[in-house]
Amino acid sequence: MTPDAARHHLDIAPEVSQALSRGGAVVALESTIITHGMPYPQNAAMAAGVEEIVRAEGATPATIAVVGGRLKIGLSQAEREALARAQGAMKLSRADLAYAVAQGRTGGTTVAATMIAAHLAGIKVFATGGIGGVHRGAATSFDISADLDELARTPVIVVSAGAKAILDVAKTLEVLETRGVPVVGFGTDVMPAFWSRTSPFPAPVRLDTPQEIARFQAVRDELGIGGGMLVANPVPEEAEIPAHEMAAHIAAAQAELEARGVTGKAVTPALLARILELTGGASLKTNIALVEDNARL
Ligand code: PSU
Ligand code: MN
Repeated sequence: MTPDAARHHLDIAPEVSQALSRGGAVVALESTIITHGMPYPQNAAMAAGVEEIVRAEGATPATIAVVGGRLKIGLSQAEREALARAQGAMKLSRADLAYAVAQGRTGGTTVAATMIAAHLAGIKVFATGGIGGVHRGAATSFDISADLDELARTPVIVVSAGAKAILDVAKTLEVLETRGVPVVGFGTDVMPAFWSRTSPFPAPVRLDTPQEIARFQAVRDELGIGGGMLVANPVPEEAEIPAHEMAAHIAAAQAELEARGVTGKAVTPALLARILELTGGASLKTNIALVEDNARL
């Protein structure tokens, strides 16, 4: 599966490589959520917890990250814990994944970089929290996540809780449609918005079982359509923060960041950190619950 030229940059964990060679189910997990998305020690507990959930469902977890220039497909417990504590880890997307490998650096992989690595390793499914998308104010800032382009080009199914409500969800859906990325509401006709189960937007298509999702991607493959797919799985009801409650916090965090002049890669982590403070930690609990539920799916 892995192209020869790429092989010597990858460290595929034994458990993952065995599962892949026997044709078993492997679920990729991202690591920017560990290095930039949540504080320690909750990040470490979340990362361990989602791996357990994947195992409990009979699949093999492969947390992906760059450690000292090695592209890790599956981390040992010690590596995962070290990454959760790491200071100064990079946030790696398509643009700088190879930079970190070439320079021997350590970093968390975003949705885009995790998709690239998963595909290199032959992994077809990836669970995360939320994807990056079109930011509010993108008309002037041009801030559109590389995650969207990656979904268009790399054939990996990404299970998320929708587009984060900190984004412009309508524009994110428009870009995904333009780039030919299917967005599947899992058991819902309404696009979920990360912390909240609903948004004002319909889900472009709906499927109710994992089998149907797998079949949809297989048919896309057979037709030579290519690219990935975004599954939008609403956060479990008991963990939801209603959209109207989040709206005020998001607006406040956004205004503060703008005043501080935060731009580029720093925007998403800074927004998440500020929203965590403004919700008194509730947003983090919800974030963990939805990542766990996506891993289960
Ligand atoms: N969702 C979270 N926390 C995160 C992210 C998503 O709850 O940290 C990360 C993902 O790795 C996603 C990235 O790929 O944010 C998007 O960053 P940007 O908007 O800079 O493309
Ligand atoms: Mn961005």
